[in-house]
Amino acid sequence: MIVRKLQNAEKTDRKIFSKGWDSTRLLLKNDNMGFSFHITTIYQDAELHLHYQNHLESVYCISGKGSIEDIATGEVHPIEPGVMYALDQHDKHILRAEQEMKMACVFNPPLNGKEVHNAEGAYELEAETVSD
Ligand code: 9YT
Repeated sequence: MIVRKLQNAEKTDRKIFSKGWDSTRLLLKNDNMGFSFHITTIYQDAELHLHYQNHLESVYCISGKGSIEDIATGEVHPIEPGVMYALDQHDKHILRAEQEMKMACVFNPPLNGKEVHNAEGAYELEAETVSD
C-alpha cells in the first residue's frame, strides 16, 4: 500500500513549478500503478496552450473557476468545482483560469516526475524521476 500526504509531498521535489502552474505528483511511474496522479494549481489569469500528444489525461476541478477551449471544435466549457474533463482524443486545448484552480489530474502513461511542457504543450515520454 502506498500512503502519501499532499502537505508533505509539497515540501519535496514531487512539487514541480512551471509558468502559470505548479503540480505535486503524488503517484508516478515508479509506483507501478499504470497512471500518475497529481494535485495541480493553475494560477489566476493563466492561459495554458496544451496538447498531450503522448498521454491521456483526466482532470477534476476541486476549487476555482475557469474554462477549457477545445481547439478542434472551438467549444468553450466552463470549469468549476465538480467538473471533470478527459482528453481521450489527445485533444489540443487552451486552459484558462479566471480564479486560481485546484485540479486533481491523472496521466496515462504515468509521468516519470520532472516533466514540464515542451513547445507543443506536450510532455515527452522520458524525463527525470524524483527521489524520495
Ligand atoms: C490541467 C493540466 O494539464 N495542468 C498542467 C499540469 C499537469 N496537470 C501536471 O503536470 O500535473
